Amino acid sequence: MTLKNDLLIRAAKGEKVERIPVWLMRQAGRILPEYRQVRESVSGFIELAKTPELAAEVTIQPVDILGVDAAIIFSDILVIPEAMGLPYQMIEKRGPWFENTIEKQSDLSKIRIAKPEDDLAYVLDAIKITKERLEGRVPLIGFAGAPWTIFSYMVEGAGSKTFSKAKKMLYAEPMLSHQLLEMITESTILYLKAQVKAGVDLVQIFDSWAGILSPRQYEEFGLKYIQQICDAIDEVPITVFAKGAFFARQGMGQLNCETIGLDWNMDVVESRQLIGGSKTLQGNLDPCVLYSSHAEIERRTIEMLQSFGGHQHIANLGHGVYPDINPEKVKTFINTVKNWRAN
Ligand code: 1CP
Repeated sequence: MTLKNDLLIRAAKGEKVERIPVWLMRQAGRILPEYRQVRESVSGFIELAKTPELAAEVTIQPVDILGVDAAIIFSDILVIPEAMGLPYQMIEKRGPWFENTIEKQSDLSKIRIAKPEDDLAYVLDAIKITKERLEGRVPLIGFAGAPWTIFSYMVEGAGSKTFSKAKKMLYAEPMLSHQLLEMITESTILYLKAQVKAGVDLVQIFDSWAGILSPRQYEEFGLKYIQQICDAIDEVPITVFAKGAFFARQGMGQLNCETIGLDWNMDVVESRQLIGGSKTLQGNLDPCVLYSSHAEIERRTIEMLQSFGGHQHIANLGHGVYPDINPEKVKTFINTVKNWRAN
């Protein structure tokens, strides 16, 4: 099916576009009352994600209701640890929790390389249904966590402010760390290739915890594995979003990907210099701007658009949209981008 709106894909490839495309990280499953209604019809997040019909429905909601230029498949980065043998639960108001974690060498025997066609068939089915229902209106984004971020959850067993257990393993057991990262990387490559085969038009790699590593650690345990993923996926454009990794922007510029996501702490002009001219940049409005007035959102969005210069840019927030943001404020952000033209 050819895409009727392919702004995102053309912008990712660095082609000239009539206007800047816009979508929001975490646009599905957070802010819309229509989402909450669907969510209440099931036992929780995991059941929703594992019911392809419903996952497709909430994936498409932001396209219909907010008017974004892309859909992102409703799932989670934590499906990979589960497919490798570490199931998780989502505890209401607290987040993910793993009963089993990786602490020592012998724990590697508890896990395996994921087989996406079997273990993650529910995500692939949701992608197929979503693609059918979208009828080419906008591209569908697939995603996975970066190996370091997935490693963090597999070692820590839950969310954390510092992920010090995971970070400790990098220093104390570098060989074990590399073995685990290799298994995650291999699983992730298979998973992203399966998503592409099921129909996604672009993939994004989320390295949400990149910013807690030192530059040296990130080079050795972070970027190295992202590079392997980028080298393996050549069917669709790739976006790499490494939250907080301002210190690694030069290295990100060398990745074999099309787009680099910027968080709101990264100065746009400086990022362009460090990353180089060959990549499209995505971002980077502070998500908290959406708590301000409509007029202020418009003003700051235009400032953000101007700083990117009107080309090789995909408009987004600098991280996921917060759950308590008013959808009308989100629409102001989206419509401001859609109405803006570079001089
Ligand atoms: O865009 C979308 O909304 C699509 C679905 C999506 C995505 C892209 C979900 C659904 N999760 C994610 C990515 C994700 N999940 C990331 C990377 C992006 C980011 O940094 O925000 C991370 C780190 C997670 C892990 C995760 N899942 C957390 C964070 C925990 C922590 O360590 O602080 C939480 C709270 C979840 C649960 C989750 N994932 C998605 C939803 C809708 C929910 C809420 C679950 C519920 O309804 O109870």
